[in-house]
Amino acid sequence: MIVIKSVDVTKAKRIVVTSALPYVNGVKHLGNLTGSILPADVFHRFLDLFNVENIYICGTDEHGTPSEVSAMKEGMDVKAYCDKYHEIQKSIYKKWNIDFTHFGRTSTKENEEITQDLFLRMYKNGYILEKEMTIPYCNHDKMYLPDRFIEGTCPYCGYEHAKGDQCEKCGHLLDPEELINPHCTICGGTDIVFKKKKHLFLDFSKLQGRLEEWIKSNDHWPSNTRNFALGWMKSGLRPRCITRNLNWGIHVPLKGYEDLVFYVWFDAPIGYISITKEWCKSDDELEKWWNSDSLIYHFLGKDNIPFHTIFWPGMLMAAGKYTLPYYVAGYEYLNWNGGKFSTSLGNGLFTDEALELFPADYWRFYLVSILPETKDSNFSWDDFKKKINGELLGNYGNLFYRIVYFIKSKFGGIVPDAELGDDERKFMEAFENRLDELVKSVSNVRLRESLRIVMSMARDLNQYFQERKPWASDDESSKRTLYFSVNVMRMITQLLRPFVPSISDRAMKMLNAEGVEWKKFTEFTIRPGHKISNVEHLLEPISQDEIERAKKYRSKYSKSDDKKKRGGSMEIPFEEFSKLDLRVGKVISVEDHPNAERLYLVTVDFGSEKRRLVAGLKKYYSKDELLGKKIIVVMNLEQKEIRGIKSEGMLLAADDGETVSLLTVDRDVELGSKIR
Ligand code: B3M
Ligand code: ZN
Repeated sequence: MIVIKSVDVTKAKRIVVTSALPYVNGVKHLGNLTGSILPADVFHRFLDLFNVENIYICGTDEHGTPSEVSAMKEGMDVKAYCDKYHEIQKSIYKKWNIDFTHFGRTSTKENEEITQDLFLRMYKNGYILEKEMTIPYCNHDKMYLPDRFIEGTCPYCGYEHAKGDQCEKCGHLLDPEELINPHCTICGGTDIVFKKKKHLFLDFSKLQGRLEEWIKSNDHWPSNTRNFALGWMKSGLRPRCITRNLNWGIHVPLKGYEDLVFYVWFDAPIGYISITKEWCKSDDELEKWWNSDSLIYHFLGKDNIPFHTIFWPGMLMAAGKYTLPYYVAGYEYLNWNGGKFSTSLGNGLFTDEALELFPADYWRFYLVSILPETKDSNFSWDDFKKKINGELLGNYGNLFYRIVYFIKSKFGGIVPDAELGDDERKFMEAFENRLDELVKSVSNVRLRESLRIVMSMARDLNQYFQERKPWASDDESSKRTLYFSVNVMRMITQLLRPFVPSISDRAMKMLNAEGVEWKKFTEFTIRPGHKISNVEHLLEPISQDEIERAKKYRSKYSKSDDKKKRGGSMEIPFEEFSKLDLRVGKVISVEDHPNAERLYLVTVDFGSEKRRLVAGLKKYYSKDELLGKKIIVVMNLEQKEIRGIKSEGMLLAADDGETVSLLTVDRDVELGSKIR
């Protein structure tokens, strides 16, 4: 027996569903989709099925340095870059059948207006502090380092790759200054100084009591988000800096601070409201959704929990406008074949690539069935095949086919007239109970369980069908079985729509039936005399060949030059290593780089050719020391421009953090010799 902890959603007046706004920079992987967009979509589609007035809002999160840096890498203007990736992401989600009411973005006029308005309200209400801040500055790169471009050891848990704003291991939010042994992730160097700058802070300490009480009152939240939030509150809230020294972002509407923009996490959640505004156009409509008795449901991955349970509601409290979140669903991690999903290591699949392998509905079905709702879960190819062939096809698709097939072959595709008997009445009693359970589990946002309940309905119908043997029974009996089964099949098909919308729509077409509104859901709307439109298999089983092919699929994103994994080791297949062209060359000239204090231009002779490399060796070697040295160079890397000059290779050196030592050969070999 399922007990509803939250509201019965079928009775809710109005609901806003949101999923975390994916960063605009690049295509997302399956883990990202599974932990926010997909469950939000399933939930939203259930609300539609229950005829509850609701909208589903999402969009791209576009401000902040990641966009600036990625745009730079692609040699694009940041606005043009965001336009491009906004469209790319949007078109991928469309292929996944994600039914956003509106998929917007945070770099709009609406977001600027609402963000500035909310900020000014916080300011008037006395929640904004002005403080001097020390900002990391990389002497080597000559730039202020945004939080995510400085890494070091976490002072709380000792994790060595904590970022300037958060430790991904223990989840603590950090200030860059707190990092132990910080280094710059752009150049890898440690020549970082902290410079003083005036910034604005939101004083969360003033909200401690109110927030704590509010979080405690939300005992309908799932225990992971609630406990996480409560645990966080224990260490006490401090003022947090909400501004940054960047150009790309929403400017601070306050005298003396016009050169600053808001921190990306400040304007991102406001995006939920501004994207609604962009969609509904009118202030009255916006009021209706965001300033009334609507219930706001946020769906997000676990690393976003503190932002949605503490900082975002805190911002709304400080501004004194708009409705606080009602529900925060925070998903744990999806692992990939036993390992962590990793963009940079190419472990896992990306949202566009997955669809090259299998149809969206197969993915949706399987991913919901392993949704990491209460703990991490694991994707495996063999399990994927088992669930699709055994459950989606074996339990639903095949039964669907058999029912329409018998109606076609026995009755020419016309639904027969029949009297229902005790079997059917008993079946419907049990079915109604299951429907109640389903409503409760959706209300509790337990979507894995919801899927299990719908599949158990299909299993019951299978059993009924099997027992009544319409293929071997007399006419009256098989009429009854088929009339009954086709109607229950319509119900199950409609209940599956939130999970597998295309399959469900195709099935409804084959039945030549319309969806039935929730109030009348269990009525037998497929009447005797109704004509089935056609009989085809709904879906194909997955073959072992397809699975083998999928296992070998190499993500095109796996080569990404992500430096985040510094120091970590990974396994490279042997063939990958042997692709590197490493050769011995002799340094024949060394000059200063014209635009960089720390770089040399080193000309190297390989016998048959000469190349010029840009190398950060000035601190470690004098020109004389380098001249004549035989060094090892990677010849076939993509050539990179460093401070305006192309480097035609990369020399190899050992680096222990203190000193740098060049790799060389200990015997005389010919210039140009290959290293194997
Ligand atoms: N873009 C982080 C993420 O994609 C961030 C979420 C914003 S939600 C307002 O995980
Ligand atoms: Zn640097």
